[in-house]
Amino acid sequence: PFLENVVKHENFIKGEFDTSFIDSTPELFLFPVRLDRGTKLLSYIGNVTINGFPGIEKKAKPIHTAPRKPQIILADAPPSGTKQILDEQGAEGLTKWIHEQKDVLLTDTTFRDAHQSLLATRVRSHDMFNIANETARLQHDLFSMEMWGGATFDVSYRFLKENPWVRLEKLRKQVPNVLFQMLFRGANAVGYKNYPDNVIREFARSSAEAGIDVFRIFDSLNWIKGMEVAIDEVRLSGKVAEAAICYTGDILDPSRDKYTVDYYKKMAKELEAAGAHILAIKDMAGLLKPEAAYRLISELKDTISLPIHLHTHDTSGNGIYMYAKAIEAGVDIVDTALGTMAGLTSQPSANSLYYAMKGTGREVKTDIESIEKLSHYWEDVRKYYSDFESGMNSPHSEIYVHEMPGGQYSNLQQQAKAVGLGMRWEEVKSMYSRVNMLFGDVVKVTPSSKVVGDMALFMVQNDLDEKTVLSRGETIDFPESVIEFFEGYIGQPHGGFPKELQKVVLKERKPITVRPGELLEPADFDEIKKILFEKLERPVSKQEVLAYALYPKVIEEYLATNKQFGNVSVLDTLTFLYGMRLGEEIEVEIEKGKTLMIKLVSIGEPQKDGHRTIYFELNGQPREVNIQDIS
Ligand code: 3PY
Ligand code: ZN
Repeated sequence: PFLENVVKHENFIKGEFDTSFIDSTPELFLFPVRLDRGTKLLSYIGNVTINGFPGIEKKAKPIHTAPRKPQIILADAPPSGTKQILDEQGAEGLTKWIHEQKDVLLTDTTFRDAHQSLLATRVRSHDMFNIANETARLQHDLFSMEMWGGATFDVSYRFLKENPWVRLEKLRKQVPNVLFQMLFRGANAVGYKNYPDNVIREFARSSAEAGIDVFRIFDSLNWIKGMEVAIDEVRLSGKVAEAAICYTGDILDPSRDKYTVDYYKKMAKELEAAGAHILAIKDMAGLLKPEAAYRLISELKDTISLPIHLHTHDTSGNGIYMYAKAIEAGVDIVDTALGTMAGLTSQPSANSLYYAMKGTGREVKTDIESIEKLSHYWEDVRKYYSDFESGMNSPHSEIYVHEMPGGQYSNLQQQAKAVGLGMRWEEVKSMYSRVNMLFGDVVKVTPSSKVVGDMALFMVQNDLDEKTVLSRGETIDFPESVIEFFEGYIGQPHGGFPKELQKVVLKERKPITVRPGELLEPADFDEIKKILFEKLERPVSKQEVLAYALYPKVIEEYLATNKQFGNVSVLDTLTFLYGMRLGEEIEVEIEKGKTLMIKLVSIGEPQKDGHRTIYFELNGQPREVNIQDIS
């Protein structure tokens, strides 16, 4: 097909045998695929109809009406916003602008942390694209939209079978006016382990090129060395380096003296010196209490001159009260989610905070009617994902005991179910806090929180306690993530590792004390490109190479699914999760202006080999697909 494309190319026909056009014409590599897109989608739909979706109990497809969308005129371009300030005045201009604001600025987390924390990160691009044009207009006064990074990157590929780069680039087109923010796990990028420096740099650069403006960079052990490469690269890309302090413990409790106000002040000064444009306080579990927030923000304001951006989770129910105290102390920006995607393990509600602050002299910069309208949309969309809800339906003050990050709660619960510990969830939570103390009271946020979570699951599953771990440790095969942690491959914890436990876990292995990036071989991007080219038989993008460098197995699986089923991100969410009902007819826009009409006509009985034939109509024509019934 390649040669056929070449000989049909106009330069070839014109007799110009300079073949440089081959390099500059990627379409030449677009060969007709053997199975058409329609049949591939039918195979996906047939498959999920028969076999169900991983992580969801198989049941009839629920019936929902279309989500309520704000009725607004989209013809005019959205009003200019913070994106234009950054583009025109650079990061320094932006921070000056923040300092001049009297109102409290908001970052909306609905597209990232809110669903990572409430719905196991499962919200699909389809439901974001469907409301992005309205969001650009109704929330044009946001400081930023947090809409990428954290767990969304690998969950997109792994479970949603969609490309997160496409999410970013498409949203960027729809929302040209508001800063896009991502969560960047320092030397762990968007993964669970340290990567070579060239991966971190290339990933930051590519994210900036694809549309990210503000990078919230943190290290899961508050180890500044683990953040330096990312901060440097973000600055080189001309974007905003928002360096984060992860908040843990309780500065009001004299018995928790490992993480004190002085500890946080020292770290803030170091981050300012390391080149941060903004300081974030990342209260990932929602442990920062109202009076502690007042004290911390006040003292930080006296210590550094950067704008301060506060992030929390509302698990305890104290989120709005805490924000009000932080606002009183002069915080510049806070993270909220739209009302119907807020609260509990998610961020506090923007809508509620608006009313809490009205008339106090420091108003919240938002238009309440607009965000109420957007909240209706998300109230309806959230129902599609009800199977991924954590089941938490009231504030949990026990967060102050187990200290589990909001973004981890629903994910760890899914993990516990997957290994058969769903019924022992209470024990897992309690073990989580015991493991924290066993590890020496560490900062718990991805990936250190995953290490603590893995160890808690492991101990519950194997009926281990602290004593047996230490006394019988020599004979125990600890989870891989725990070994890597004690080896120093996700960094150095404040105060060092507990020595006795480290010895038991590592056995013959020797721990490192330097930055893992100094020891890891740089990733060979050319080699990855070759591997992918052989698999895909088409040109490979830098984004694909990077995704592979971060998650080779996940990407291989994603590419295989993509080959088998095509681009499933075009399906509406209920069809994606549940397939179709008998007799149901749906419309699927596979590209702009190209729509497929799909009807599920009947489902054949299973044959001896377990296959079933599924009968569809595709644009009025009968089509059959054969599906292996593994349900
Ligand atoms: C992440 O790293 O994904 C987090 O949300 C940490 O809080
Ligand atoms: Zn968070």
